[in-house]
Amino acid sequence: MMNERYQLQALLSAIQNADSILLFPHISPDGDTIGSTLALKMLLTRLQKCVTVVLDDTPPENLSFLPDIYSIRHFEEASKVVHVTDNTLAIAVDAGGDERLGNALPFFQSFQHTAQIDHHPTNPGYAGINVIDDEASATAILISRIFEAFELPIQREEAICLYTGLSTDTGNFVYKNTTAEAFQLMAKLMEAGLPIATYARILFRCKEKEHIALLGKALPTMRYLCGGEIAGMHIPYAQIREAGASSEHADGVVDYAIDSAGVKMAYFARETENGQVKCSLRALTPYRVDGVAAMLGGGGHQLAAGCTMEGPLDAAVRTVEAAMQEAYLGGA
Ligand SMILES: [Mn+2]
Repeated sequence: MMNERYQLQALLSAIQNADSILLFPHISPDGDTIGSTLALKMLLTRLQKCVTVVLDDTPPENLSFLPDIYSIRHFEEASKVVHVTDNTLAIAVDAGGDERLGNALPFFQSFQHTAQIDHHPTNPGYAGINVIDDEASATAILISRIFEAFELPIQREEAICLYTGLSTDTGNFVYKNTTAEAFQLMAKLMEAGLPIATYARILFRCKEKEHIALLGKALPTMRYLCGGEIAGMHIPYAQIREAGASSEHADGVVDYAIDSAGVKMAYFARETENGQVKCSLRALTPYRVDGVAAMLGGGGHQLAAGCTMEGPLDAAVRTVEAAMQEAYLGGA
């Protein structure tokens, strides 16, 4: 495959011609952008390149087990100390649009040579060299193709990083984007010595105690509408504080609503410290929540979206429920 959106050969040449390379993961970083970036950093280091990772954010605490994650520099600090030459190549990783680089975007754009590696279908192709394959389950798959192109066998630490990207973007190999190629890569990662039980447990089973406490307060609020096909939970800020929880501990709570048997659409609404209400929305095909989120000033995908509303909590919950009921009746 070779077209305007998939310029792998051009990227390989650009890598060969560069002496230093800057990698840009996206803001609100996830397992794929961080795992793919770190694996690529290891690959490029093996090719004797001087590599710096630049991010306008901090890597999430739950990925702190990743090899070399502390080498990621905050962009403000990096832009001052990084040695830039005419042969510096800047590569964005897993960023579906250039706004995903946050305040690091002007820095990225200041380079003569830019590239990107991504798998989002909506990617407009914002770099000098674009390597976009929207059929890839994760950017980690595209990084593995670069290992192959340079005939570098994947090593254990690289395998851990690529596994993190691939498994998180496929929801531990259950989302619709899970492909045969994802499992082919998994076979290679296992051959490279990936300790899958250890990392699957860290990524998908272990929960922070604050998350469990928050879940315990959210679950009793579960409410079913439309004959049990819409489910939702809500939690006031006082209870979030009581659980000692912060916003990342709310991740995954909405799953208990959408995973309730028979439910097609779900929400989880939580009040923030400043009195706003953050809603996570989920749906099962053919139902969708992107329209609901957009109507309420948010955004996202068909099956997973979100929005932030003005309080008070009970009014916001009523608004979300009304919008979801309308979408439910209009959908499917
Ligand atoms: Mn991704």
